This record gives sequence, C-alpha cells and structure tokens, in this order.
Amino acid sequence: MDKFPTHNKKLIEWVKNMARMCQPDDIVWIDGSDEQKQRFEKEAIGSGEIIQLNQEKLPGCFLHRTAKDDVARTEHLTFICTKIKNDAGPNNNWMTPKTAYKKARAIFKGSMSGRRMYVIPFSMGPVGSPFSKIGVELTDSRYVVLNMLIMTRAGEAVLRQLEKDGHFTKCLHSKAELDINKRLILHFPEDNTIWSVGSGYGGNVLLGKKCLSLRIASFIARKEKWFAEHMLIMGIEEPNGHVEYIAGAFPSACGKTNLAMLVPPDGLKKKGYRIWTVGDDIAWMRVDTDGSLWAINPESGFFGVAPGTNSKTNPNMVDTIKKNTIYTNVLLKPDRTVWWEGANGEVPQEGVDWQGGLWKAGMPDDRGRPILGAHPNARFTAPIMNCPTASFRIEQHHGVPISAIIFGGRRQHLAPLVYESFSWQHGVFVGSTMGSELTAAQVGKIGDVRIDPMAMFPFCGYNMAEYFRHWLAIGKRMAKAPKIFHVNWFRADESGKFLWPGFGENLRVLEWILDRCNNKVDALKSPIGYIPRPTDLDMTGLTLANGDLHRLLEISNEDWLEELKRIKKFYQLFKEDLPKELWQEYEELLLRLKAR
Ligand code: OXD
Ligand code: MN
Repeated sequence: MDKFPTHNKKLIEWVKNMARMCQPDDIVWIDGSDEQKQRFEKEAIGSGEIIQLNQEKLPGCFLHRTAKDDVARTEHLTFICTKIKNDAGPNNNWMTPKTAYKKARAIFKGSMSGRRMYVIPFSMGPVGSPFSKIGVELTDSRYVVLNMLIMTRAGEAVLRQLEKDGHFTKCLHSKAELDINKRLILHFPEDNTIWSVGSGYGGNVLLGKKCLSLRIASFIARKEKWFAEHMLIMGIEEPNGHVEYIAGAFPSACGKTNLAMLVPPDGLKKKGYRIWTVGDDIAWMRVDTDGSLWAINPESGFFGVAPGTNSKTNPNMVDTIKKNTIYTNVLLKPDRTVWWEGANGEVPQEGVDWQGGLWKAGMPDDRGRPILGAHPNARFTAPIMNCPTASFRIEQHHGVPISAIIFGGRRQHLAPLVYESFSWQHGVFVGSTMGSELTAAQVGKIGDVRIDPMAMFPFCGYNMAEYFRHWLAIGKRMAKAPKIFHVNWFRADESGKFLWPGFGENLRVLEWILDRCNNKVDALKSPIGYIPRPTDLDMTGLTLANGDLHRLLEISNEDWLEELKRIKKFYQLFKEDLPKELWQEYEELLLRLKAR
C-alpha cells in the first residue's frame, strides 16, 4: 500500500501533522481486510495486549485487560471545548479550545515514539448512506483497531467514500502512559475534532461511539436539523408480518440492550410476535419527506456490559458473544473460556481475575468482601450481525420509520409502569425531566435520583437548554410525529421487591404502546399523562400478586409534587436559556396535580 492511500489532501496533511506531534515509528492504514485483521490479532497476542481464548468453544474470541484505574468512562476528564462557555452549557465540563489543545499537546508530544500509528477510516452508518458520517481515528492501540473493526464499518470502502466528499471527523487517540493524571477526553465541535489521551477504556477511546456518534453528532445534528440520541432501536413484528419500530432512551444499567433483543414471553408467543434488533445504544433520526421520523443505528457492533448477561436476562446476547468477540476485564477460566458474575452455569472454583491475579471463588479482599472475578463494568465487543435477532434493515441506507419514542429510568417509586405524553411538547418535558436511581455501578448514594434528560446528560455536545429547544423545533417539522411514552420496569413494593418481572414480559407494555400509536385502544387520563386501563394490558400467562398491577399504575400526587421540586432545581441550572414551553409544561403539571 502507498504511504498515503488517498488523494484527500486535508486527510494527508492532518495525518502528517499529528504524526509530527506524536512521533510514531511508522504509520499503517487500516484496509478492513481479514488478512490485515488477523495479522494484528497475532501481533496483539504476541505483545500481550490480548489473550486468545479457547478457539473450539469461543472461535475468534479474545480477552483484554485494562489498567486498574481505567475501567469506565471518566466523565470528570471529558470536556466540550467551545469558544464560548455557555455554548457547552452547565451540563458539560468546559475549556477553551486554545487551553485544551495546549494541555493535550503536551501529553501527545512524542507519545507514539517506539509505537505504530494506525489510521482507521470509519463510517458511522452504512458506507455511502446520505445519513452516515465519516471519521478517521489515529491511534497507537491495536486493541482500539480490533474493536473499531467490530463497532464501525472501517477500511478501504470508507477511504474511497472520502475521496468523493472529503468531510470527516478528526479523531486522535494515544494511550500515552495510561496515566489517569494525564488523561483527557476532549471534544472540539467547532473544529469537528476529538482528542483522547491517556486511556485505553472503550467508552473513552473507541471514538466513533460516544465521542463522535453522540457528542459531536448531537452538535452537528442541531445545525443540520436531525437527532443524535442515546437510544436503542427495535422492530416488533406483528402476527400479520407488519413490523413497527420504536426507539428508546434509558440511562446505563436500565436494560437497554436486553430490551432491544427481548424474547417474547410464553403467554404472548402464540400471537406470533418477533423482535428485530436494529441497535442497542445509539440512534440517528431525521424527518423524511413522508413527515415521519426515520432512524439508523450508526454502529455495527455491541459494546455491552457482561455482568448479569445470561440465558434468562438476554439469551440472544448469550448467542451473539459466542464468536468473534473481544472480552474486556472478565474472568479467565482454566479451560480458557470466560466468566463473569451473573453468567450462565456454576460459579467456577478458580481462574484469573480481571486484574490478572489468581482467583478462587469466595476469596475475600482485605475488608472481608468476596473479590469479583470480573469487573462490574466488564464488557464484550461483538458484531451486531452475530445477533440472532439482527434486523435485515441494519444495512439499509434509509433506516426504519419510528412509531414511538420511549423514555425510561429506574424508579422504585413514583413513575408508573407506563404512561403516554399528551403531546410532542409534553413528551419533550417528560424526556427532559426523566430521572433514574443510582445503582451500585455508579458513584454516589444508592437510591439517590439523578436527572438524566433523554439519557443524554453525559453525551450532549452542547448546552442542553438548546438541545431541548431543538427537540421542540423538530417536533413542529413532523406531520407524523412518533408518540412519546415513559416506562418504568423497576417499580417496587415497600420491601423493595420489584412489582414487574421485566425482561421478555416488557413486550406486554410495548404491545399497549403500539396499540396506542395505531389508535386501537383507549386510555385513562391522569395528571402526568395517559395510562392503560388494566384490562388493556394482555396478561395471558402472567400472574401478578393481588393488587400489584394496580400498584404498578398508581400515581401518587404527593410524590409527584416532591418530584416537581427536583425538576425545578434542575431546570433552574439553565437559567433564562431554558425554553419557556418547558416551564409552561411544568406549571400545567403542577396545576393538574393540585386540582386532583
Ligand atoms: C454507556 C455505554 O456507557 O453504552 O452508556 O457504554
Ligand atoms: Mn450507552
């Protein structure tokens, strides 16, 4: 291959400039071929970056371990760098581009000396689709290359596409010293540029994912009048073969991946539903000439949380990750297969834990607690096409039409199992105020509620007040806007026991949602929105304890009035920037609750 296998002058100049700063020993362009991928796998095994797993039981699978303090996205080291602070908004950490470039340049300088720089041209979305965006990531990590080959469409075809239109997001990554004190995840939306240094963790370094497809894309989407959202996309095939698609936003640890590929419960099976997975994390959506909202999943793989994944919670994912999968920070078993807390089968007696230490089941740490075999945020990276429910429309350039948007959080109290907003504007209010309880996987007091609008709080690349305004404006452009719903699979009784079984049973709620979209069923009007009449949820084959369905749909005025105080405080963060329509929705909800 030539030194620069492209005629794109901007690309050549940029690669040269970045190489001048990072000083790699050589530069290799990713062509997307199997042959090149296999060569990198061999090299990465040789260097210890990955461990080859049992190829009979897990063909094409590898294990990678990150540094101990590099196991999750580091939001406090993640910045939106705009000239004006208010453009990043109170929802983001901010630096001026000048300061940020200067700080990062000092870390990038010479960071690739003794290493190779890989150039990864990648497309988010099908190559050539008018809705796709191209990025080029420069990295000194083979782990990043191997992951990007799963998560994105990468290689020659993208480079050819780039010859034509020339535009790409400039993504620079170096592991540097993997030092948390020299780690920065920087976004320069005004320059269409991302610089990430000092980390090797997926969410910080697979720059096509959160950095490009959400933070930078949300900024571009506002200008170009579309949506870049933290949403799953799934198809529900009805018994007559017609498929309806929904998009859903849920914060981490609320079951987005499981929902995207759910297995219909036995009681509904005879109705003949099938589920099709389009995406589990990101949706790009735009208004088409038919006045509806159409969505693509820009990714081509899953970067999912391993702990808790098993044949009960997600049988389709269990099948998906049996081949061509990269595991990160899981337990290595003596037979060179892998395990994590909540995996299928018996707890292994021993193995090598995620930090590379010998591990025995129940082994206590110095505080007497059992040492985990896998990190709670251990991950797998797997091709979406491995998934038994992968939709045939994933590769279609046009995407899928969205009938309903679902927002959801983890709330033991307050939010009912499901409710429908009164209008698009009210739906934006619902999304902008959605909250979720912190879990053991997050920093903070368990049970405390954090407001995470549209599950985008950590991912919105600009001032969220403007993001809400954008949502309101797009609503006005749609002749056939999707209906907006809120769901809560996590409502619990006084003893903390979940009232709803979740997982596949959630299809019963989705069925009601689609019936509402198709005007097939009436609903009850409550102060917060429309809720189902209990008899309209098909409960065939599911028996809940006496009164539980009623409790799942109950709305407590007192709790909602309390919630409004939290919402008010949150909205006040945005001062006069917050769209007045949202204050209006707030006031109207207050009045409805007081009048009850
Ligand atoms: C996340 C993820 O952190 O999808 O939201 O990895
Ligand atoms: Mn996510």
